[in-house]
Amino acid sequence: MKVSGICLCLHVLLTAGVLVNAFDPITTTVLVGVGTAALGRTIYNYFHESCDKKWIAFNATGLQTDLDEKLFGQHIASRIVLKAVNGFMNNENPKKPLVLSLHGWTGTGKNFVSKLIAENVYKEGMHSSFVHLFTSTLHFPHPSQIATYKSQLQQWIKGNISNCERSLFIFDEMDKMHPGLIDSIKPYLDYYDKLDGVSYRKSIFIFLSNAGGESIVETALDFWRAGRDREEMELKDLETSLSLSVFNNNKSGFYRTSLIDKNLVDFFVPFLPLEYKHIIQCTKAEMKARGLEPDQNVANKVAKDLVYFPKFDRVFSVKGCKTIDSKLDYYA
Ligand SMILES: Nc1ncnc2c1ncn2[C@@H]1O[C@H](COP(=O)(O)OP(=O)(O)OP(=O)(O)O)[C@@H](O)[C@H]1O
Ligand SMILES: *[C@@H]1O[C@H](CO)[C@@H](O)[C@H](O)[C@H]1NC(C)=O
Ligand SMILES: *[C@@H]1O[C@H](CO)[C@@H](O)[C@H](O)[C@H]1NC(C)=O
Ligand SMILES: CC(=O)N[C@H]1CO[C@H](CO)[C@@H](O)[C@@H]1O
Ligand SMILES: [Mg+2]
Repeated sequence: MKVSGICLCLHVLLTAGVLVNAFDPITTTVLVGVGTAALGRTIYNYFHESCDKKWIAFNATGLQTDLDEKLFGQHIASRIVLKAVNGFMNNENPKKPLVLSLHGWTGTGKNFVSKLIAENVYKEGMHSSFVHLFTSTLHFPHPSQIATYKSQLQQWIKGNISNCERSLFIFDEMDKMHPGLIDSIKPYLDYYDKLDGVSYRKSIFIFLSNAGGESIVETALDFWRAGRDREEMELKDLETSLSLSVFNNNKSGFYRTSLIDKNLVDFFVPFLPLEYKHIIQCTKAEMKARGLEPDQNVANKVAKDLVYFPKFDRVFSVKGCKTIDSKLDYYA
């Protein structure tokens, strides 16, 4: 299909060139020049990622399938993320950028979900030049340079969005970020038509953090101790305590930030701690990804090798589904 499209295009161009040639050499040169430039651009855009529908096309079924089949034990997060991203991407004229804040214990799938979102919005997924991942400890390591980071971050975001409205920004390790830093991007997340001629309304911001993880674990433990089904847990069981513990925690990166004051975060997404059965699922998925036959025995060995908490009940995996990779190298 690629090749025939290009051939057809060339053919038309040449024909047009010949026809016009009969009349006026100057027009011909101009026309062919313009035509070649357009063709050049078409070919360039075909192979090189650009900010258009060919490279940025939201796949709603794709996101749903991925969340259903690849993400384990996160019924609340899965539902919120699907609804939020669906609604936002189907809205031609959003009033503000989409802002998601993902919270939870380590290894429960926060980066994983960001990756699934990126893969179903951008053809190039996380490799897209319109997806920007900031890691606090890497990009903003020194508290003393906070002023520099603030202006740098503002310039980056402005520059990146001027380049492409449909940009995705992921802020990892929010709990290690200086609280003032996140406030510096607040204007971009707000309900403005345009700021200095740039519209930020079609972009997506995702914040990742462990802040609030303990309060989520507490709720999950209460459910477990009451003998209730994990799937009975709802957002309202978690939301209030989550936003409070994040907002009032001076180590959350969100401490007293006006982002929460002003309701600029559209969704707080809780990630539940993972249980033994989810570790089994993660291990089997990893085996499949490696082209191995998923093996219950191996999965059991890997899952038994991990540490669980609280100490006596041993319900939740301390590292979630992290480190399964290396355990698998050992057992498979
Ligand atoms: N709920 C899950 N379902 C399926 N796979 C998962 C899940 N959670 C984690 N994994 C697997 O474990 C890996 C590590 O998870 P991830 O990096 O998303 O954790 P995280 O929540 O970002 O943890 P941290 O808070 O430590 O950064 C993922 O790449 C994925 O393969
Ligand atoms: C969307 O995702 C589905 C499920 O993963 C896949 O079958 C389909 O080909 C995708 N569509 C596009 C246009 O990429
Ligand atoms: C953060 O809060 C804790 C307890 O609320 C307190 O002990 C600590 O001094 C605070 N740290 C800062 C930097 O304010
Ligand atoms: C044009 C522009 O400012 N681009 C920035 C986009 O963000 C990255 C960081 O992910 C910066 O390095 C670029 O300079
Ligand atoms: Mg992470």
